[in-house]
Amino acid sequence: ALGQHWFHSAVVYQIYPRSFADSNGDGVGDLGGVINRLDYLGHLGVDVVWLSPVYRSPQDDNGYDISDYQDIDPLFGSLADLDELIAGLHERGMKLVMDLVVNHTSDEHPWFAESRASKESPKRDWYWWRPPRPGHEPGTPGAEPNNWASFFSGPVWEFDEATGEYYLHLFSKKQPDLNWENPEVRRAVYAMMNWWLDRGVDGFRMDVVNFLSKDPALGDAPATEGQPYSHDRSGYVCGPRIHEFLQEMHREVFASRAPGLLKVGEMPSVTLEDAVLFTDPARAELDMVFQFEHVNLDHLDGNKWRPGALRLTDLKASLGRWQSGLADRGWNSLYWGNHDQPRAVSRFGDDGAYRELSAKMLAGVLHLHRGTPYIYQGEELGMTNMAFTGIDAHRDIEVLNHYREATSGLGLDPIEVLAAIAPLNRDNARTPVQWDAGPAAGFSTGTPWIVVNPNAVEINAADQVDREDSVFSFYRQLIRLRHELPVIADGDFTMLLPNHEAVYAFTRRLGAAELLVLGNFSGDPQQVDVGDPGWADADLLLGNYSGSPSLDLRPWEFTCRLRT
Ligand code: TEU
Repeated sequence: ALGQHWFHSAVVYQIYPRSFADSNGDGVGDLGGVINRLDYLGHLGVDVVWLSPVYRSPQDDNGYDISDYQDIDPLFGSLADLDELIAGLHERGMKLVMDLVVNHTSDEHPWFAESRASKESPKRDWYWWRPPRPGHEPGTPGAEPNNWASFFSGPVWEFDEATGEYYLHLFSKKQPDLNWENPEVRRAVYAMMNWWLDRGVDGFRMDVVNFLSKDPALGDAPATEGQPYSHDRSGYVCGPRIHEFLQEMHREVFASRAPGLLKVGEMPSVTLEDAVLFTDPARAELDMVFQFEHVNLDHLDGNKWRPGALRLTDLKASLGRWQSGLADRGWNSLYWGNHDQPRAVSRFGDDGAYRELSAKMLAGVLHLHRGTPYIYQGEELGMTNMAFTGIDAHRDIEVLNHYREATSGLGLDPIEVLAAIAPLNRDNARTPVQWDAGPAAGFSTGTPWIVVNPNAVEINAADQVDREDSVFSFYRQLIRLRHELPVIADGDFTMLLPNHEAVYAFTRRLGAAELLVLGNFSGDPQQVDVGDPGWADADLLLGNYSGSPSLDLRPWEFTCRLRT
């Protein structure tokens, strides 16, 4: 089973282009900015770049609302720039994975314009149109065809006066959901995917791809206590035809192509049981999925606006269950953060006194799991959450809608709402990448579209790229180790000390090679007994302190030992 799949030894780097690097001074990151930083990515050593959406878009959800799938938004550049980016990555041995957002389009996509034009439009059925609930005044609360809540506050239905019907939008009202029941929709999407692959892209990160299949009944969901609309997701998570659709996509897009393409599905609420089916190579659906269990552990009642404490024992139980559940069939993706999550070091580590140590510890623990690790831009620098000064500093539609609903709608105290959104809002991860200590952190010569974190004066790439003990250098070493050691790419995984409140411990094994990985998730020293004192003599492969005399751990210490 050695080296069966190229992505077992690969590391993926996510670029959120709007916040990565601005080459034309308009304050928004762009493709030119990415092209200028290709050597940075090459130096880091990643194998794949996943680019968040750069397609034509009204930018209601920062590009996750697409109005033309086959063009680049002028904000980001042109198709010629994208071709240059593909060539530049390929020259350096890296692949480019594009974001594929086909659960919904923008309401400004020509498909939707045609669909909304009349009930008789040939594209009417490309989206989900439904009449108002009988007995209710159309367009008033309660007249929605069902009771589902949108991810971005309010109902999933928007009333269209012209035709007297509602359309479904799981996200913003500018993101109408495509009707995948319609074979023309599926054909159009596959044609578009083929066009991109022919152009040279190396795969797709598929946005909320487990929402594509809905039960056409679109019935009411069980109510959510204390909420006007239901947050139950059973009407669209892994719906009845999802596996069929993904297998069809494989046949129509991937089956006849050379190996080496990446298919990763973003799947909120996916269960382990479903993930095994999605990622079993024999079923030819996806290579891996992004599951959400470990990033929802600190939500009270599943509500990200009610942040709670995270227990390390819960984190280990969750990730450990996924490690064993996908041990024989399927494959894990490994991530602490992305553009929808807060900064890893602020959430799971200590972004104050122990920022560098804990950022490295988190990287080491994650990257040595079995699975493909993803690095979100700036994570390799130990970038932190942003202390936003008020709602005016925010840009994300999710947090802005929530704030409006919670304050003007429900009459909650704005101070309390601001405190509650601070830890988990998505803007935390969307402040510009901190390239240097200069103006706008070297991100732009203009005024950035979102505030730059003032800690850029200390935390920036210029300080870290050549510094041997930097967070950046630590990531470089982890990436190199994955490339070099088959036990990291393909070894099995055994969790140790599941009940320890502060220490994350596991072994990996492949043939005679065995790794012991220890991470201290606390600022206190920890005594560690893994039941095998022989480990104390094994070679230290990597650590975040200089030297490591014993198996015991100093604050936020990480060690990885190898024996063969
Ligand atoms: O996210 C899907 C998703 O369900 C979330 O994680 C969501 O963004 C939200 O944070 C839940 O609280 C994907 C994209 O990654 C996200 O940026 C888009 O906004 C969303 O789909 C719609 O395309």
